[in-house]
Amino acid sequence: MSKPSFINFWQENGIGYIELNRPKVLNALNRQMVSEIVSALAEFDHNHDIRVILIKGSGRAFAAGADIDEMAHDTPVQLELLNQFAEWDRISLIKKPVIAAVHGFALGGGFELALSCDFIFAAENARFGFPEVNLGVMPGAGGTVRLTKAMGRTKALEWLCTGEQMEASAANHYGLITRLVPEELLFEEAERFAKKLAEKPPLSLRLIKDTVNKAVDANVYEAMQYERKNFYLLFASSDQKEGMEAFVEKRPAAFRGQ
Ligand code: CO8
Repeated sequence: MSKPSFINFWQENGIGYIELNRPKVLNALNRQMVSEIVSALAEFDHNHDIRVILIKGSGRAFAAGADIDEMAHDTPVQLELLNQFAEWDRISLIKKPVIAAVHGFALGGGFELALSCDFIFAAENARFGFPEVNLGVMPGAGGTVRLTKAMGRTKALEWLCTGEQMEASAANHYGLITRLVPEELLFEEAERFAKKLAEKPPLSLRLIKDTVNKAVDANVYEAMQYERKNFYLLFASSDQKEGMEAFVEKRPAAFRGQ
């Protein structure tokens, strides 16, 4: 018998959609679900017809964290042997732009999933946080790292140590999200943004993402050398020729991702 699927995924107009689909438990991320999300991301990343990926929740949440029932009795040795984060790490290797459309709770692993995306569109009712401290643990899928890099040590420590939920307006204030939108417009606005990106030359988006990620960790000199190489590389693409010719000829460019 085939296992139940915990996500829906489909493609439309150059956008690959992933919908988290365990609404009864606020889309708590069990291991199979993480595996399905990562597989869908990888499939979309290799599909030439898809230019942008959009992840959303269902029911009243984006995702309220890892599935607590599933991990409650884990031992360190089981966790080491399971090596579940090897799968999780593949999210950072996705080359195409990934947008998270977040409504309701984005807690623990759910917040980590959103922070692993490139753009976060958040509804006004979105609530972000790392409540792991209240369970006697701490984030394990990049939460301490990504939050610290995004908002700085002092504020990250406060949110991580209190486990409190951050309102969407606060997340916006700290620069954690791309756009704060009314709840009823969340999907529409995230999709509008996805469509805008889908019209851009895919190789430029790919190398911009790659270069910005490099800039987060490397020193200025190293990051600028890296930027330069990627800038040169784009001159090998037919989209560079098309983009510049179209400008000169005063017509819209038709980018093909080559
Ligand atoms: N795991 C399992 N079940 C959950 C989870 C979860 N994380 N969150 C909610 N649920 C279930 C509830 O048990 C409940 O089930 P049932 O109806 O069978 O009782 C159902 O979802 C609805 O939840 P509530 O009735 O509690 O709804 P409320 O609106 O009262 O409260 C909250 C919503 C505040 C979100 C509350 O459900 C809550 O506190 N949930 C847990 C949040 C949390 O602690 N998250 C962190 C989990 S640990 C973690 O994420 C570690 C990450 C490590 C890496 C993971 C990579 C994937």
